[in-house]
Amino acid sequence: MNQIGKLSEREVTDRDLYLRRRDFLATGARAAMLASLPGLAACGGDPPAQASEASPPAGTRALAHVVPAPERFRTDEPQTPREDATTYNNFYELGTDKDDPARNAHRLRTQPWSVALEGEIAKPGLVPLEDLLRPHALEERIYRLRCVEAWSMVIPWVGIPLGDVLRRMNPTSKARYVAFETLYDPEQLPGQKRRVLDWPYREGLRIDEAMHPLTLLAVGMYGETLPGQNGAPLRLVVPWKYGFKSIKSIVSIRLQADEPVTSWNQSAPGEYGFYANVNPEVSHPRWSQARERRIGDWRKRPTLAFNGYGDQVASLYAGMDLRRNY
Ligand SMILES: Nc1nc2c(c(=O)[nH]1)N[C@H]1C(S)=C(S)[C@@H](COP(=O)(O)O)O[C@H]1N2
Ligand SMILES: [Mo]
Repeated sequence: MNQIGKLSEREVTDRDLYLRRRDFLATGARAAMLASLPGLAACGGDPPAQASEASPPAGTRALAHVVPAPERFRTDEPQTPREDATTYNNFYELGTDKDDPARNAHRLRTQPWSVALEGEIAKPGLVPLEDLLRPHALEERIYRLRCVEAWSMVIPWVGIPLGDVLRRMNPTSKARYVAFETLYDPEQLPGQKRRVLDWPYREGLRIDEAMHPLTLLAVGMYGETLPGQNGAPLRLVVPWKYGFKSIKSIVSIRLQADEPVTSWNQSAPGEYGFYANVNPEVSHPRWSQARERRIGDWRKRPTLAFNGYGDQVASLYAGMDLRRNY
């Protein structure tokens, strides 16, 4: 058992320390001079105004000992600025406008956090998040994220392959699907006071999709723990599927025999299928999926089949009619 994935205080750099060290490295003598001014030194680590644009969102902590992404798990396309990826969000439990989640995320308490491991596994039970992560090394993955609304980003995630976690759960021979649920707590997630969806948010994968090495359980992004608006402390990332499959703030993982009920499919079955593989040839009933706007770009670009991951995942769907199984 290795210690690399452990999210202990010892291995996670304190955010203030991280900010000061990064500011020092970034702006050298100027930052050092500013930090040495009596007023700044006493006020507890607020970074100089000039650096605030690049500061991580409140409450996140730097992650240490992250294994860099191998080539097949990274794109060299320009990464979406962290500022954009953490202020332009879909997390309806924290509001339906794109800037609502960042404003409301302070309500979400992510410590302590436990995950219910349920269904067709050797030993169902409630597991503290630290225990779930402890046996695993944290890995970086730089993936495209394609929202069904036809915008996209490139995000450097930190997490562990879902397949590694599932294997440790010892699924029984009946386990053919994996079902996930987001936290249900209208006090922390006030969007749940409105019946926009049938809460809690639910998602699911076929077991072979869940076991695929691209499928990530993310605990961080941009080298830091996840901000609340991005699904802290634990969210799914399935880069060849539309973004809504990447369920946030997960509290339960259930292995089961039947295809799980999923939130968007339940809410609008004619618009959102169970599979939700990115497919430029199958239009949403209300808009085309042929093109997308990369956040920060002005012009649209063509959308790629399976979001550009077809060489790794197309074989999962051999023989399936991808127009019917949208
Ligand atoms: N619980 C929950 N998970 C969710 C959503 C949501 O509203 N609630 N939105 C989904 C959608 S539509 C997208 S595009 C991604 C957005 O992830 P990001 O905000 O980290 O970019 O989260 C997905 N996961
Ligand atoms: Mo989305």
